[in-house]
Amino acid sequence: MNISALQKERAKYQPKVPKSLTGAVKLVEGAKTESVADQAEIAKLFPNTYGMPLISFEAGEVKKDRQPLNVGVILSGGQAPGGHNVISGIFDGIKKLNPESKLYGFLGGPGGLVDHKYIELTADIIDDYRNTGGFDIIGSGRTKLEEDWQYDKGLEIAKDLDLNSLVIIGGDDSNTNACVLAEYYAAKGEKLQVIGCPKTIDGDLKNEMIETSFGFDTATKVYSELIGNIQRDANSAKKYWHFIKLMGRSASHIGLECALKTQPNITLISEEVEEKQQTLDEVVTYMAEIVAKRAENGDNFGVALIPEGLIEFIPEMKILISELNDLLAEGTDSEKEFKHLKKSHRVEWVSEHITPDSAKVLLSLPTGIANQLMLDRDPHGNVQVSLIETEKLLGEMVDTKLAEMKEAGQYVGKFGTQYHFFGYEGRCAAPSNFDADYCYSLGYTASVLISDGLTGYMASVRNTTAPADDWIAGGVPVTMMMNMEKRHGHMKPVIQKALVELDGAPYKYFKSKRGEWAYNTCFIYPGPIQYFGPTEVCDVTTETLKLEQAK
Ligand code: FBP
Repeated sequence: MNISALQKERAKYQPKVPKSLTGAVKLVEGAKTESVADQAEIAKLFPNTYGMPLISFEAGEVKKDRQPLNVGVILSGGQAPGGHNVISGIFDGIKKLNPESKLYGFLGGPGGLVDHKYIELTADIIDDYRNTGGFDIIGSGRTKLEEDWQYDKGLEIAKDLDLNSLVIIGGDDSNTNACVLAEYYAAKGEKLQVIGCPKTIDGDLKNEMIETSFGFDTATKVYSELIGNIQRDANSAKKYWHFIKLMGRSASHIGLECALKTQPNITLISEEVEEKQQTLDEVVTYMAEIVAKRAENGDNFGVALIPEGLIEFIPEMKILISELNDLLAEGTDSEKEFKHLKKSHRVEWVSEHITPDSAKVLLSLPTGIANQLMLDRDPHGNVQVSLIETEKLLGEMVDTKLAEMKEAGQYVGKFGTQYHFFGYEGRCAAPSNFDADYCYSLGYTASVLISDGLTGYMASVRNTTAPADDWIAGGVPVTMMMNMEKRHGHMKPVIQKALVELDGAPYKYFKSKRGEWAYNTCFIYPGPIQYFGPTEVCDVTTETLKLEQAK
């Protein structure tokens, strides 16, 4: 393989792991668990995997003659830096147990399990991918595992390969599916175990036992480098406002973390917009007032961060999106009719089939945005927020608002805009030391859980602001993270998505500072991820975790 000089050096990096994983490991059962809400319903739906204890690891005795383990691994959903290290952690873990153990990778995501497409991951393959970004070792996909025939197809291949376990590396939806799968196989008395690993750059799979999802650290470092570079450009030329949309789906964790790292002039937090029930006009007015106030000091430049999910949190847009979801739900007559319409007739047709209030909102949007709102949903039924150009919508609306303010004598200045969307450029970056270490530890942890016959657990590594030596590895029953939510019109057990908490330390700190950052120029320029050098530059994790874990 032709590889870069950095990749060559990085291949030699030995991820740091918690002390408990360095020798033989003994599993210790902790307290029995309950789901975060709706205990009776979840217990009924998961009779075999509900209420299991927390698991922690301690140094144990080396057990001789361990049977080889056969494990299948799946990468599910969007890429996140560090996935390859989860896989190398599992590989090293099961090989250490018994060199005859085998690891299989299902190709192209959960679909690979159903379609029986896989490869054996040998030492040569694994070595080529250690400490690299991407999911290209086996590919990823968004096929949703939700039907019995899919579970049965999975079982078929698991039996052919004599698998002990499947490891599903995914976000909240994929780990919900992992839990359903674990329950299904347990109920049938099958030996096939299912273990989950918390992945997503969005940072929204976290709770008491899962401090962060992997990839969030690296992705936010990449975006913050780019934001810092743009801030320096803005402060040098002093002629543009940069509107930057940041990936992250519904939650604003990415935007908040990047704001804490770079101190831009404006950062919108979707969860706050929802709590205050702000209208689109109120959001635009808030932004325009900051632009105008900076202009009073002669600062006709600035940087605004916009979370990609914002649009879904603005009450009138939320109602509109939900009506569109119903109208355009897959397989419905209305969806079929809609698909046959000419593109130029769609907005008008839709506006006649939704409530008058929503029609008014739809028709008030620039046509491009209105069309983006009507695009296909993802397999989980979510609007594909990455495809909606919210940054342009806001930029154009702020421009219009400033023109009105100018007329009224409330604004004197120039407003030139540049638009950016940072998402894909961070999802496959070479993992930071934190993600390289964290992911390898998660994978190794998964191998230990498998070796003890557990199923329905997620690998957990905590105490992550301490040096890796002191990290606490173990397992958490997935049912512990579940509650009942309405999905596609039905109540379903799902892992609770973690949005930004408005009474949490990261948001509170941001709120206490944002006024100062808005009007003064307090930019921070974090620079690129450093892989070699002093630990305080190379190994530190996110501001979010630091603030959350501050004693
Ligand atoms: P996951 O939740 O699967 O980790 O995906 C994260 C994400 O990067 C979101 O931030 C983004 O909205 C979405 O994937 C984009 O999806 P796609 O890769 O299909 O364009």
